Amino acid sequence: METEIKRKRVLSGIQPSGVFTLGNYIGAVRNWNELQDSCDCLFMVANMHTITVRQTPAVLRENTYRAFANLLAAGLDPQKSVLFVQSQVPAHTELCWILDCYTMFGELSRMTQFKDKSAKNADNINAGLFTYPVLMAADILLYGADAVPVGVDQKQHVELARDIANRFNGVYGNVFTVPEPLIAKTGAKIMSLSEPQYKMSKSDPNPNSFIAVSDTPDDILRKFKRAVTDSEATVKRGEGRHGINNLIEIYSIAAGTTPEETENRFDGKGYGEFKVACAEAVIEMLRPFREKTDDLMKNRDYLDGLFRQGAETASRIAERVLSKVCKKTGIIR
Ligand code: AQP
Repeated sequence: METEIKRKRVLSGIQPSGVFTLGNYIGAVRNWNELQDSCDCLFMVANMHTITVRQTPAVLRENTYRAFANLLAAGLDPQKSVLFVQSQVPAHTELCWILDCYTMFGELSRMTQFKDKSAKNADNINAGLFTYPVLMAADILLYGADAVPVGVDQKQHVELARDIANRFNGVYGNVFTVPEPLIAKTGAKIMSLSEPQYKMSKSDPNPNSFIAVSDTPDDILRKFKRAVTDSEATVKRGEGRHGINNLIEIYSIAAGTTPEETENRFDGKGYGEFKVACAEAVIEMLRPFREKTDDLMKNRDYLDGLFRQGAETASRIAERVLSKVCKKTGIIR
């Protein structure tokens, strides 16, 4: 007897809020590539999320193209996965409004990213920053995603999407698939190079805090040399040793070793030598990715064609869930 095994549906996204960092590459897009053959994948450039923080329009447009090119350069294949730009599928914002009405103020107030981002943007604590996780829930639930690959920082948002889905299903029956976060075993939280107790972020105003995937080899070397460590001067992981723990993790991923092998390889060696080795490993890991992105950015027509193709397929899939939700809630379309 033939048994049909349903492939898992996976959705994830990334904001074009700047040039991707090493954290975004290691913690997100690199892992997405591996999922393409075993799952039905959708990956989007989440540009609607990005305007929760003020953007320069021309820069946002450019970063949206660049983010899409980055996804392709990381190996995501439009023949295998649906790749699209969030703003080109209006169903996301339509569902978001409906889900806003099924999300509690108290739940959103507990989101740590809201607290962090509102502290960083004290002059612009807008409603979008507050309801960001509801748009993220809409992104996920619209496609019936079973799994959402994210870094540790986004786990709380996926949990909220689960709560919203369960609440809605409790009232209307099984409309939404309840998603699971999928957290990678390594690299799920790459830390800032200048303040290693905080995560590396592409919108950090200090460019020395992150490696951008577009950085030149010289920039990468300089930033690693300046990376904050501690006064112990041993390449060994330890409680509270945020800086060196982070560098060991980055080196191990870039050089393809385990953290133990990294510690053994640099036993008795100083930070100076280790930092140069980190830079060299990262330069080599990012080189093909950077070159491919640069090539793709020269071909906007090609990218525009893929934008259209992705938006059409994503809209078709999204329509099924959105029409069901509208029917259940009595919204005439
Ligand atoms: N430092 C990180 N380490 C591991 N994974 C990370 N991610 C982000 N930073 C790290 C993962 O990258 C994916 C896309 O993230 P995002 O663009 O949606 O937003 P974010 O998490 O807010 O990323 P940034 O770089 O910190 O952006 P800004 O500065 O705009 O806030 C997610 O899967 C995320 O977990």
